[in-house]
Amino acid sequence: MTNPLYDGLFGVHADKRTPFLHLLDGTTITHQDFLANATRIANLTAKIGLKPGDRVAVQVQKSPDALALYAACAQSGLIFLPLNTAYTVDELSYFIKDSGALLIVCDDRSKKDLSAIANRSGATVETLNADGSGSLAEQASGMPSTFSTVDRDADDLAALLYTSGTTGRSKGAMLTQANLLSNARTLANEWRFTSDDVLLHALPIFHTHGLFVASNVTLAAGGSMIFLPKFDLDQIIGLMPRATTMMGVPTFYTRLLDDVRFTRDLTSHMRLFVSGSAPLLAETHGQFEERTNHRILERYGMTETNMNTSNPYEGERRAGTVGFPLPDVELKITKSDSGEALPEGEIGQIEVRGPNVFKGYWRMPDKTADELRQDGFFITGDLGQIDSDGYVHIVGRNKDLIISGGYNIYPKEIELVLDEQPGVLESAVIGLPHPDFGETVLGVVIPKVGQSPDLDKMMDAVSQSLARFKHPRRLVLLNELPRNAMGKVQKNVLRDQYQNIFAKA
Ligand code: MLC
Ligand code: AMP
Repeated sequence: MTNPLYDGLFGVHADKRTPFLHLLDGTTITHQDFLANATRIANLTAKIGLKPGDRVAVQVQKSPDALALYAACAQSGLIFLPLNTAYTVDELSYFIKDSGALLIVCDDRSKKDLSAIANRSGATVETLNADGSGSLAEQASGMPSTFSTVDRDADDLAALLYTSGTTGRSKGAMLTQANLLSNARTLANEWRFTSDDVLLHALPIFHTHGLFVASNVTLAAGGSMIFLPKFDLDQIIGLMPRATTMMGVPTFYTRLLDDVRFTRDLTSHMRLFVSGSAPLLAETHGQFEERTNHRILERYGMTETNMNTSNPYEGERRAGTVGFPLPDVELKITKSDSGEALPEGEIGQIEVRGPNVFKGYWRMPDKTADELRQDGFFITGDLGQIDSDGYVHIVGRNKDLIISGGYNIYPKEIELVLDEQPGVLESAVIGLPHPDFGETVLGVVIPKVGQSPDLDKMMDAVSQSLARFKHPRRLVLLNELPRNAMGKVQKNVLRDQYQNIFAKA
């Protein structure tokens, strides 16, 4: 009788009085206290009437309690569904309905909006604020700190993470206990994490990187984290002397490099810097080494697969590459049309198979069949090649996707909103180079003949429906979209035309 994820990552530390979370106010939470809190929350979810396999949708600010709620879900066999704090009510409404979540946890400010959604679906709403207040925390505080951990199979679902799609409709990626546990253990091992490590954690915990990579790896090793609410340059620089490792998206590293306080002295004691979620420019890799004498370790992953590849801890961390497939992960480069494997050095779509690969998309068997082959290989939508030394290079994407500051933005989602606006014939949304976010969003709008759509009103409409990070940084009007002989919009032509629009002044 076991619960692999809970036993492997959390329960194993139940009696440890060593630090787990170091907070900004100078306080520390031990592993033992963290788990006692999680256990009280687990008791509360049982009292609310939740059963193993039920979904818990969570849109809260990053806090120790928010992480404890994740641990509580693992202990209770509930499926944790974390949601970006930037999502609008329109977006949330879809996720809650699609997942059939029976408990929604949000902060006090969103309670009214989410209660209206919950009423329609029969879900319960509890609140959890960044400062630890709220109805969930209040009720949990009166609960016992012992709980009989719910039995789960390795193949049972532990989390549901929504990722947008090229059709504009988001899909819930079903991640099992084994997906999360195997990847955490592999990464902790590959990156030599131990209980002495102190990870500087400034990522959000509603995505794979901050939750399943940073937090799970720390848990797998029994180490601790300096747990920051968000990326704040002054805080990072001030706290770096107390850390041994850091994980971040490339924007973290370019922002650090832009600051003169970020020096070789400041980082000389650090053991490891890891980057992922978006391409790290070879130029940034080089500047980082020049400044600090550290070579950033770049790895490659996705919501559907956790981590697939990593540069080596020992051995050459090669700039512009994402390293080698992780142990037990198979990676091949295939032809997009036939799925046939391509010889070394050729560019094709990246497919991966292994214990890290998800179980499919929630209640979308057709979408699952399109992307997850019968033989277990997942078609990532990324384009890559493997060099003669075995390093994987990501050279592009086979999917229309923009990655801004590590957040994924699917143009289709924005185009659907723009196309509905008065006076608009059609639109095309593209990603362009941006000095801070790597890429950012430009919306190209084609008016109906004789009409001149109001761009400000269009931006208001976008704000109403979509999270801030998805908003086009600019809208431009054009008479017509460039098309090829088949009538397909040539986004590459638009990207060439506007490529310097967001370049550094
Ligand atoms: C914030 N804004 C963004 C943005 N983040 N806009 C576009 N892209 C982003 N990533 C908005 C803000 O709302 C704000 O709006 C304005 O841009 C300026 O904000 P800022 O203060 O400069 O941003 P900041 O709060 O500092 O956030 C930037 C960031 C953050 C890079 C630190 O976005 C971040 O933590 N990103 C990490 C994302 C992540 O964890 N991805 C992992 C996905 S998992 P306004 O209204 O003020 O103009 C995955 C798998 C894998 O991909 O392999 O890991
Ligand atoms: P997400 O769906 O948010 O998990 O984003 C996954 C996508 O991020 C991948 O399919 C890649 O396109 C991209 N990605 C993640 N890590 C890297 C990396 N190191 N280099 C380039 N792209 C990356």
